Amino acid sequence: SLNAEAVRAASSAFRKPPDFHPSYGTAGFRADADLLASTVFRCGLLAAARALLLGAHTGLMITASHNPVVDNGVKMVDPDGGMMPQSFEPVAAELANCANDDDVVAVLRDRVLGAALPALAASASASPQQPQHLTVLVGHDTRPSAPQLLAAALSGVRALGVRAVSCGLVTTPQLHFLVHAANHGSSRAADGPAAPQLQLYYDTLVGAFLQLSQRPHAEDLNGGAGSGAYGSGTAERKAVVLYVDCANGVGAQQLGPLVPALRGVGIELQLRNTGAGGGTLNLGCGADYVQKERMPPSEFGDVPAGARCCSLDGDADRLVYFSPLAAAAGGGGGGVSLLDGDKVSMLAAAYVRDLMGQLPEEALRGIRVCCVQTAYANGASTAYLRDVLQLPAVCTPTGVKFLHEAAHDADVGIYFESNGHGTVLFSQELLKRLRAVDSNAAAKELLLLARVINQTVGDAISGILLVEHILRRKGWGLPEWQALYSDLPSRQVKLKVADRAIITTADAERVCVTPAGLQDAIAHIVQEFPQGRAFARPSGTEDAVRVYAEAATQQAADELARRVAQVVY
Ligand code: NG1
Ligand code: ZN
Repeated sequence: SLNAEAVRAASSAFRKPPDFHPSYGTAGFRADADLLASTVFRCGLLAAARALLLGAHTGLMITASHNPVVDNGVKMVDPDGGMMPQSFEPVAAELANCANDDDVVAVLRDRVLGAALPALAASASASPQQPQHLTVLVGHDTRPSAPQLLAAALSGVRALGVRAVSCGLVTTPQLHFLVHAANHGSSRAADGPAAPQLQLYYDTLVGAFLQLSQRPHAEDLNGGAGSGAYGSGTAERKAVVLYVDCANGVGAQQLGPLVPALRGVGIELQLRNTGAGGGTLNLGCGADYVQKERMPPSEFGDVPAGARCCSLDGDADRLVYFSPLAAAAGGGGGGVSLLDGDKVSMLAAAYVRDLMGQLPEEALRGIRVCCVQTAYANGASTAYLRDVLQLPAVCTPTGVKFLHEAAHDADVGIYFESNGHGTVLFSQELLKRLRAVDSNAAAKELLLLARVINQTVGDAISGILLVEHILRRKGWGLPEWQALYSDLPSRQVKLKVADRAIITTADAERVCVTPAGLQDAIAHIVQEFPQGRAFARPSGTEDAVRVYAEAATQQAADELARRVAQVVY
């Protein structure tokens, strides 16, 4: 079974820095790239072990998303294309923290593989997924540390005798998609993925989008009044220009195939911060910058005020839209009108709700639509959801793994973090019902939407297609979308504290449990602010505590954040 000698020998090339104590945070392991070789090697071991345990292909993504270019990180991908179950995170952390090669072997043998491996080996000969056919797919973003960490990952996978395939430069959602496809694509099931099948990704998403573009409005087809705006085909539509901030990350290259496809249906993508201009990953650009700084990114100096723009993060799993505001007299920066993840979520929710309303009753019986948010969701979006859309809402802790899980409980689970990370999940039961009534135009549209929208994780490329489709259907520009509801002014601050672990929270991070007295102090301050809301939580990706505040005016939100930060500090 476990070839301890091979693991020990391979492991000896990737020593853990003695003072480095990695933890599996909101988004896997993340740190200064120079520290990470041992962690990534061990994640290679773990991904291979999980492939052996589950008898299916798994994946590893090497990225630190929106974090600075000197950082890197690694995330585990399970056979269904989802994230590794949270129950496995402590074992991952234990393995990553082993002080020496013997401990690595011991943890792998006793804590990861346990008694399962002999059992698996015994049944393997009859199984179509024999160990020698199992693969771990490894992807990475554009960081300069990627080649070195990729080598560590491949070495870890191979030390367990599992095949490692590098998918090269891919977005995080593409890697999730590829792992899912490797396990579910009928043609490759027997031999494992011989080569990364990115073409399938584009065929699925873009193919469905193009079909949607060619279809008349569902309401028109179903005999409703409709706007008629799209019933007359695509020919005479005025082209839409969308300026895309690629964060100098992997999205630039991966959006390439979309440019000609979208041009054909009247959407002109103008890619900026592609890396070609010498810009640095996530520096002064990207979804995180635009969402938190509320400023247009670099390379947008010539983009006119009011233009339709969007911004990806470094690994293209986040998306926010925005529009540059006219510069103030005197030449000061004009800021942006931001359409964040909450706005994307509400746009998707409103649209899905419309379509569901056009389905025959037998398709809807017992079907549940739900929106999942975190404490960071703007209070105005939560109110819109409750009062206007009248859809059920769930609040989970920060981190897509929590939102994704909650969204899975519904038949249509719409989840987005405010920072633009999210997707819409359709249950198998709903898809089955939709197929049964697919002469209904809304059902057909929902079925196509389920293909446009990446079903494994949030995906900026898929998100652009979703948003552009809905805006086109509604005949909206960004102002009409923005007008769904007005965001409450908010402020986020990041505090460097001696030990962020002393703050623990409850109720989806909206309440501080420790240190004693902190929650009372926060509540006391909040009540002084009309429409005030605030909370503090330790970051899962950075050594910091985050404070969020919202209130009736920007000045009040700033003041509330400052006052809460004071009591946290
Ligand atoms: P932390 O550092 O735990 O707040 C950040 C984001 C999350 C999520 C993760 C993973 C905020 C406030 N937090 O987590 O939403 O995206 O990174 O990338 O934006
Ligand atoms: Zn990301």
